[in-house]
Amino acid sequence: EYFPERKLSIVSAPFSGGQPKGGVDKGPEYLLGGGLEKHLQSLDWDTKFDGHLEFPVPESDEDIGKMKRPRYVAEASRRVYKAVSEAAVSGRFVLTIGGDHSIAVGTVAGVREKYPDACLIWVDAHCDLNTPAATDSGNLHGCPLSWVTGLAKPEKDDPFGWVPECLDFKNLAYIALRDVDDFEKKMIKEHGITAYSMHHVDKYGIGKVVEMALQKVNPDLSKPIHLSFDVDAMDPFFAPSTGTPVRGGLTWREACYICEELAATGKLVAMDLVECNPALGASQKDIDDTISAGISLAKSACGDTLL
Ligand code: EXY
Ligand code: MN
Ligand code: MN
Ligand code: MN
Repeated sequence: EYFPERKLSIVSAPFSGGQPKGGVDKGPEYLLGGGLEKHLQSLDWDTKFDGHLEFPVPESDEDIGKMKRPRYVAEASRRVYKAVSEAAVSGRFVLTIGGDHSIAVGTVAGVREKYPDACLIWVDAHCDLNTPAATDSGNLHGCPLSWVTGLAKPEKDDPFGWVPECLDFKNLAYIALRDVDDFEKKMIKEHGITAYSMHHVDKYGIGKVVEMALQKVNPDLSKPIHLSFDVDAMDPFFAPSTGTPVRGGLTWREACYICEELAATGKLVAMDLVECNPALGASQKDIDDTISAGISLAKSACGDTLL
């Protein structure tokens, strides 16, 4: 067991530069305002929260190739990396709350500083595997996995030059995919990446999908597990307040089940919870639903067993 003393760090990354919509930087404030810490404490966790990270806006930040806000995103994710690696090295479970998914450059690298062989379960409608050359949108929340896997090779003076190539494709599994770019489909095939789309969730059921994903990337549960959870993995019915919603996603229970099952392995060492955008949605109810769904996921990942 990794955390006998149940110590946990909340790393708050209120960052929105990886995509164009304002408001996702307010995700942490809403999650905390919704009682996140209190909920985790009621599950017997000793929570440590040292305030929100700050992300300086560069004086000038011209596009580099297709990349939008490259210096801003690279420096923000470097700060997330420092905070996450420090929290992981201190022996705490690391819960990083975003923010858009570009911050995962930092969480993936940071978690692997302490746990180099950790597998990564990426729950998302999207793959977030585009390289800066392949991206159509230029939005870097669609690219975080390209650097950490070494698919993208930063050139000299590239702001992402700091990112360590720390994740082997054999340690990556996707769940809930349904909006995948052609380049990303090609990479999944070429590199044999473990990937379960919503088609697989429909066909096998979520229980079997989680079992198969673990069987592929962590067969004897010998490795630590890092969970990166993008709330857009859920159907917009359950999590409407998010920047890139895609119909046909996970139900609330399927989403919680993934977290519960990973927690039950005793191998979960870190979770990212990203892409809650309280500025989006048609009503206050949409915002409340999305935030409470996010909090439920964190509780599930922290061992809430319902009984
Ligand atoms: N694949 C598309 C792109 O690269 O722009 C969409 C990416 C959305 C990323 C969201 C947060 O997971
Ligand atoms: Mn994502
Ligand atoms: Mn997504
Ligand atoms: Mn596209």
